[in-house]
Amino acid sequence: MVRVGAIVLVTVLLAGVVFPVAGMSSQVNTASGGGADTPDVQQAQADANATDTDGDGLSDSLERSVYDTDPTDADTDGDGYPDGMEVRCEQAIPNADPLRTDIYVEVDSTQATTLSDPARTSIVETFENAPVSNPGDSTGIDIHLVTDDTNLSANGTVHSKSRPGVGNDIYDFRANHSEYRSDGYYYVLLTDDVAYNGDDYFVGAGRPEIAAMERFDSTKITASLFMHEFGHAMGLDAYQDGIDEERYSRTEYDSVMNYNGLYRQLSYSNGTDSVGRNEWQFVAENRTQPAIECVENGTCSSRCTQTAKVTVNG
Ligand SMILES: [Ca+2]
Ligand SMILES: [Ca+2]
Ligand SMILES: [Ca+2]
Ligand SMILES: [Ca+2]
Repeated sequence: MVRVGAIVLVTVLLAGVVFPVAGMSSQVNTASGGGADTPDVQQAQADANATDTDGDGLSDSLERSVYDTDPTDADTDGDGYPDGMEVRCEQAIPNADPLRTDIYVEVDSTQATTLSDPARTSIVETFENAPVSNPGDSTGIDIHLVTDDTNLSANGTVHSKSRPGVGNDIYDFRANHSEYRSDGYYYVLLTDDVAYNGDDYFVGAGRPEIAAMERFDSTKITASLFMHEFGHAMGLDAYQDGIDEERYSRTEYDSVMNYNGLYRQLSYSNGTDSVGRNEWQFVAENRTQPAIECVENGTCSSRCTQTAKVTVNG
């Protein structure tokens, strides 16, 4: 969450600084006939090839020879999506890579516009440059920001806590407008006015798996605020040392979760500062994540999103 002090900071920054604008199942045919032992040997080989040891929807042989995934680990890259789902569920999780951490976010807006392309690019590049390792040689995280609704109707201020009435809080918006939650997507709402714990001075709020934020014209401020609130949505909580506080300098705690870093930077900490918490590693390996319900036997179930969606920079 971001408090009133942050609003003052925005004003100062805007006044003093020029920001950049704004299926293949592996069915192996077994030959019959031949010498006395040959069929058994071939059958054994065929069974081995068709075996899906880890139950992720891909046979061991496909994992070894086609996808370079681990036949004994259902989720080779540890991002919550089983290997078979990453390979086969293009509609639910487009451009997923079974060998890289993928994070999917549905972005709705009560405004006519959503995240600007420059803000989106800043966020995507920040995750791409994250100092975390994937299976194989690659580093970084692929965040997929999926724009869904715009011009949603808000009933005034959007609160971070559940409230009576419809359109009053972020949970209303997710309940009524989230298209992809069962596919394991986070939900972020852009709106005109956000309140945290009833306090209207806040400009953004993040709760587990969900966030709301006001939108600013500045690309840098918008992207930075997104990173901050989305950090909360992933489990970087305010009770942890330095988060939503101003008592550490940016050198001591080099993170957008530090109020002294908010609006000025994008990145989470890598554990080399005084606070010493590797937030990028937490994001890659231990973040709070929406349940992935649209999976069955390692691959897409009928609950998977079947409608085409627009994905940008993902
Ligand atoms: Ca498998
Ligand atoms: Ca596997
Ligand atoms: Ca995976
Ligand atoms: Ca992946």
